[in-house]
Amino acid sequence: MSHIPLRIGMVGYGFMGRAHSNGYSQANHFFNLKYKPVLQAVAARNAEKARAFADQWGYQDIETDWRKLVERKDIDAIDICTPNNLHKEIALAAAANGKMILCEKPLSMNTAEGEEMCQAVEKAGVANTVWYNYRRIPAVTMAKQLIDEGKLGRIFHYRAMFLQDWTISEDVPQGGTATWRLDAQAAGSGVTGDLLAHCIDTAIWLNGSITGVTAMTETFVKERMHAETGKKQEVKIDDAAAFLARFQNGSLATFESTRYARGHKALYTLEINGEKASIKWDLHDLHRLSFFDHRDEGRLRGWKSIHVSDGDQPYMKNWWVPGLQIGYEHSFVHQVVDFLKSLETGQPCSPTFRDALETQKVCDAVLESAKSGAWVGIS
Ligand code: SOE
Repeated sequence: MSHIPLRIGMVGYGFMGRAHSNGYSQANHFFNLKYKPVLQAVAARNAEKARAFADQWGYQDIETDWRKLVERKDIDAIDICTPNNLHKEIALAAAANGKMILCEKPLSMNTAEGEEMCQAVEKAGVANTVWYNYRRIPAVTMAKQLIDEGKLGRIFHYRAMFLQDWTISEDVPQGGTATWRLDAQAAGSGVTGDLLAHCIDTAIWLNGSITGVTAMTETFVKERMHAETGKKQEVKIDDAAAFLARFQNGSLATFESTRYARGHKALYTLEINGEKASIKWDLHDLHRLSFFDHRDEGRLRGWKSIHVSDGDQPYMKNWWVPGLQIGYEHSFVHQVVDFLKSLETGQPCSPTFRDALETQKVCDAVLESAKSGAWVGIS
C-alpha cells in the first residue's frame, strides 16, 4: 500500500519528544492507515543534543531555531513538545504557515492564551489536536463506550486522583530542562496544569461539562534554587490541589492531585458511580477495567476485573493475541493513529484545541477558586 507522507517537524526532545516519536514510528506497523508519518526534522536550541536525538529516533534533519522549522516547506505538521510557555508562540507561527499542529498538554498557560490558539488554528483551517493520551488507553476508551451505551445509567459521582511524590525534597530545583514543571514562568501552574489537567480532560470526555468548582491548593516548599540562575527563588506553582466540582449532568465530583504523596509515582485513578453500574480504573494496572453491574443476579453481584486485551475491545485487535497486554506508550501510538485517521475522514481529532480549551477553563477556575475561596462558575 502506498502511503501519503505526513512530514513531522518536532519542537523539543524531552520525555514527551520520545513518547510522541515512538508513536509516529509504531503507528503504521500495527494499523492500516492511508497517511504515514515521516520524521522530517527536530528543532532544539542545542545542536549537539538535537543531532543526538535525531540520530536515535530517525529524524532526517535538525534546526536550532523553531521559527525556521515552522517556515520549512517540507514540513506538514508541527509537534509542540516544549515547556508550556512556548506553546502559544509556536502554535500561532505554525498556524500562520499553514501547518497542522499536535500540541503537548496542557494546551496553554491559561484560557486567554488558549483562546488565541483556537482562533489561530480555526482561521488557518489546519488540523489540530492536544496530546491528552490517557483517553486512548483501551480500558479508558472502553469506559467511554460503556457510559455512552447507557450501561451506567444516570451518573451520580465522578472521582479522580493523580498522585506523585517526586518533589518532596527541598533540593529539587525549579526551572531548567529537567525541572521546568516547577517553575511558574515555564509551566503556568503546578499540578493543576500538569496532572489535574489529565483528570479533567478524561472527566469531561466521559461525563460531560463541568459547571463550577471550589478548590484549595498548597505550595509546601516555598523556595527552590533555580537551575538556570543558581539562585534561590520563590516557588510560585501549586504543589498540591484538590477541588469539588459539579457537572452539567447533575453529578458531583472530587479531584485531587499532588507531588507529595510519598510512595506514589504516577497513580492516576478514576471512579464513576452510576444508577445501574460503576466503573473504576487505575493507571498502575492500566489494562484492567473494574466494572460493577447491579443488574447481575444478586448472588453473583460483585466487582469484575476485565482484562482489556481482546480483539473486540478498543484498539486491541491491532496488537497481539487476546490476553497479551499493552502499556503506557501505546496511548501515544493510538493518538497518532487517530490523528492520521482524522486526516483520512476529514473529521476533527479530539481533543482539538477547542476541546482542550474547556479543560484549560476548568484549570483556571481551580486556581482562581483556590485564591478567592469562592465557588467559581465555568461558562
Ligand atoms: C509529570 O511528572 C508528568 O510527566 C506529566 O507531565 C505527564 O503529563 C503525566 O502523564 C505524567 O507525569
